[in-house]
Amino acid sequence: MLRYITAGESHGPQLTAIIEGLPSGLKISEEAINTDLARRQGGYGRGGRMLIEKDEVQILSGVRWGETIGSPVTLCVVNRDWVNWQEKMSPHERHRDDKIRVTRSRPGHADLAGAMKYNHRDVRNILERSSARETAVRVAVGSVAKAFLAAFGIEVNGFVVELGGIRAERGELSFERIKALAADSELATYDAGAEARMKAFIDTVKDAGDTAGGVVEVVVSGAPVGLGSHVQWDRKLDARLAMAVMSIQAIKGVEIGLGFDAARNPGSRVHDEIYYDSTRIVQGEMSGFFRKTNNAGGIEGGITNGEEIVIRAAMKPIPTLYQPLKSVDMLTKEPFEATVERSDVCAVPAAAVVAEAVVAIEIANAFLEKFGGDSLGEIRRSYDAYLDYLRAF
Ligand code: EPS
Repeated sequence: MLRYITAGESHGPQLTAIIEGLPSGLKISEEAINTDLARRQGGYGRGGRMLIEKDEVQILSGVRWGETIGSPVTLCVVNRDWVNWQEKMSPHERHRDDKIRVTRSRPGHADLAGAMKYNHRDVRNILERSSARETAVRVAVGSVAKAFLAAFGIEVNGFVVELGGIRAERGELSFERIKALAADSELATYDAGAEARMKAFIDTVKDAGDTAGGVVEVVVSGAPVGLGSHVQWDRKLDARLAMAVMSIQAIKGVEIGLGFDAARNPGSRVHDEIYYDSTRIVQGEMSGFFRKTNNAGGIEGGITNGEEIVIRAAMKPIPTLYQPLKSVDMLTKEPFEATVERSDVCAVPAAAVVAEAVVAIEIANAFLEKFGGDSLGEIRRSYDAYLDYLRAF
């Protein structure tokens, strides 16, 4: 089983992740991970912090001469902003300074609920960890998961499909084409017309001191039939994906395939009819069974059905606004209007990269559960035998 935890505060020295359960023999490099870190930092609508940070990963354990050796892999991303926060975020008692306490909770953040839960009178003790800065190291973990999946022909791609109510239309574009277009887009989207309107929307909300949310979509291609299971609630792959995606900061909704629209249509228009064509196998497909539609988003009964896995997430507008929002001081109980000096206006393109990462981690986990072994070679033998079995089914 693949598992990981992260540690680190937004303005602390670094973010760290430990990944356990990776097989030996997987090629991973800091350069490849850094490409994803750079993607997460980009995007139209980011704020001043991204001018300070230039995220780069350090691999601190579990990899020797470019390959995993089977032991836990430690990844670290240093916070460049730390130099400005060394005393304010110091672990040492001697640096305590009650004058810099933050007692004004911002609406929409974890601030007040977290402070009440953990008995803090300084909201900084909450906001430093609840910050989406943590996603930098999760993207690094996801990059490793993607490298693992790529070794078995599985690809995971995230896109922005809606922003401020403006939808990207895919039209007749092939999957390769939408990938290429999104890679060149400042909003990680593939519809140039929609992108221009989305940017104009971001400009408008920025001028108004406001923020923008949106919808991201992750597509997994090349996954075989049979990942996840119907037999137990916590083995259903859609449930696990939903948890992983919902765990991303600022995500308020997750749907798979048709999602909420499935509830608005009759069954005859929702369920994907099943076909069989033996020539597909000769053409290199994993199975002769297929569907002409994919309203299920590639998962039926918690099990992958061989179609693309499609999962979407709704990101709320960033709650840190230049426009004041009403709140109450934690200590004095006086009302005040929450404002900010530095904020992103929109981080939806970053969320597409983060969603891609967390989905890749869950798919890699499900893949290892089914075909698990201690080395990449052992997993490959098991997978190849399964593919032979599937083609004969
Ligand atoms: C964040 C607030 C901002 C963002 C940050 C997430 O940071 P700061 O308070 O330092 O200006 O830039 O995102 C990142 C640092 C990042 O790497 O994505 C928050 O409150 O969640």
